[in-house]
Amino acid sequence: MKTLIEFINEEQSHIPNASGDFSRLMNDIGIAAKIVNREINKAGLGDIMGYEGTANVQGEDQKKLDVYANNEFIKALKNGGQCCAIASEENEGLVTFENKLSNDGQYVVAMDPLDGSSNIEVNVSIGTIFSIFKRKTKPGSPGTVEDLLQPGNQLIAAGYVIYGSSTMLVYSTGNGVNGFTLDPSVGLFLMSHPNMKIPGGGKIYSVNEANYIYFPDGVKEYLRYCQEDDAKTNRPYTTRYIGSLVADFHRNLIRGGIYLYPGTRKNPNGKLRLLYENVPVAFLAEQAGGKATDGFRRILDIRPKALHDRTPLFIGSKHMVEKAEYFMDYFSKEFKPEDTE
Ligand code: AHM
Ligand code: MG
Repeated sequence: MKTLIEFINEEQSHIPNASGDFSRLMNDIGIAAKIVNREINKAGLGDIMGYEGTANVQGEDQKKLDVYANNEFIKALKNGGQCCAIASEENEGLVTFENKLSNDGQYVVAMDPLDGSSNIEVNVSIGTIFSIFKRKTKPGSPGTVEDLLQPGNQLIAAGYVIYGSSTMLVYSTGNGVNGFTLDPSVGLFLMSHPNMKIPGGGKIYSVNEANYIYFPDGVKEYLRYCQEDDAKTNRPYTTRYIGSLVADFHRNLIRGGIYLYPGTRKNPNGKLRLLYENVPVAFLAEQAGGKATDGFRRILDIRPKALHDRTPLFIGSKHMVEKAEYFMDYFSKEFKPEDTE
């Protein structure tokens, strides 16, 4: 079986004059994932569950594992020296490094080190999500916020790690999506899901329906559509909602389905962050033949104005996302952002 490292090197060999920096960066992410995985696997045993007693910039209480995963990924990226700046869900500002090696790095990374952390205590799947861009500024000094504020259509690579019944790393450099499963007995990620494709349609819809009364009419009407009885189109569909974006997305990627985190009148931009939650999964969805929008606009074309910007997310099987967009356009035009073409 092909290992992650072999696959990364193989991809690099197809790029003329590649310096190997990107391969080293991806390797570092794989190593940090293994370290975090080790800690998650024994979460019930040590003193790693529960709250750290601090809040992140979004006012969310930080769990000990949030902080641990954040530190491990930052450490790995710092030691590697290919990354000159990191935007993380757990850090208000940009993380930069005081060393020449990192300041010469070509890449910037945006990440959610531990997504779905409310699920840690109950042994439900959680994840790590990452976006990798080339820096805009010249190497030789720390990366800047400008280096990170790029739309997803400029991504070099993106992916996630799912810590579930098995641990997988799924990523894309723009040549399709490949999944690697961690074999804990040898400590290696092995290619298990080559060239992943999301089915064009599906039966699963994933949404936190407790927010129903706050949803735009377009989403309410779409959910009504999902629940209608129509044997010809396989409806009613079925609901699956884990509350970990990575896990909900991963299931829908394999089975087909749609995940929605809409905006509401109170929070028109929803909950999920553009740079390190929506953009990476949108990139993977498109690379697998699916679709990702904010209800109106392609996620990958939205330029972030700040590191922690949020947008609504409608993502998954192409036909299902298009249907949801149709309902948004018909019933919820007032949610359409002004800069939509
Ligand atoms: P987190 O990064 O603080 O864990 O929050 C993001 C998570 C997503 O993984 C998940 O899909 C969503 O928040 C669930 O939110 P809600 O509990 O509102 O349904
Ligand atoms: Mg998150």
